Amino acid sequence: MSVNSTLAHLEQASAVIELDHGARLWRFHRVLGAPAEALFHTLCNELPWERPTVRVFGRAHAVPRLTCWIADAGTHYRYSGLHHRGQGWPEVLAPLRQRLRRLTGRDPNGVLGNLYRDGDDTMGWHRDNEPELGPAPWVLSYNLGAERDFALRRYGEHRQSDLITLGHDELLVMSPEVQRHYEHALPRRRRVTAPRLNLTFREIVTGR
Ligand SMILES: O=C(O)CCC(=O)C(=O)O
Ligand SMILES: [Mn+2]
Repeated sequence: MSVNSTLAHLEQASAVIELDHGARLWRFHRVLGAPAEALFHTLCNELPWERPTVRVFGRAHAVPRLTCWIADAGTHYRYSGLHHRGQGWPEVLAPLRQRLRRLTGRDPNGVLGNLYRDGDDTMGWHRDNEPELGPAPWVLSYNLGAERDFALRRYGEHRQSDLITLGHDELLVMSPEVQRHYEHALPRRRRVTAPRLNLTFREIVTGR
């Protein structure tokens, strides 16, 4: 997949955010339109959500949200010390995948689902730079349900540098430089009482 073809597709974005070091994010509003509402409820009810336990500094913690991993059969992916094997895609995700391919020109073969039950569910600072994603990972992050703040900071610094409020039926595309030079997080927001579902589509390149 050529970077130029991706960049040409991304010119259709509703907005582009330029950060330091060539890191860029593109926002697409109203990705699916009316069908997004039904998709939100179907995915909440039908995806195989779980609440895995991870080890942080030697101590076991249940992650503060629900997650699921979906990918092409035969793929392998490791994050937070957990090993995930792809088992194929449920039919319900086919129209969204097709739409994201058309909008971005990318062809992701795996997706990490996150279900934030309310504003107490969070994700800590991290980068999406697992070795399976290769040296230049593109991440397509699609959102349904409640609006939530998505925070960024330069890698190696403590202070948050940017905040983007992501809404229902919105896609955020992150260039590889975002993973190289920035970390991102989904901070706690006590005032948010409704659930939000996020799907981060990725390209596993090992064994492709
Ligand atoms: O929920 C979000 O917007 C972020 C999710 C995320 O960063 C991830 O799945 O790696
Ligand atoms: Mn991430």
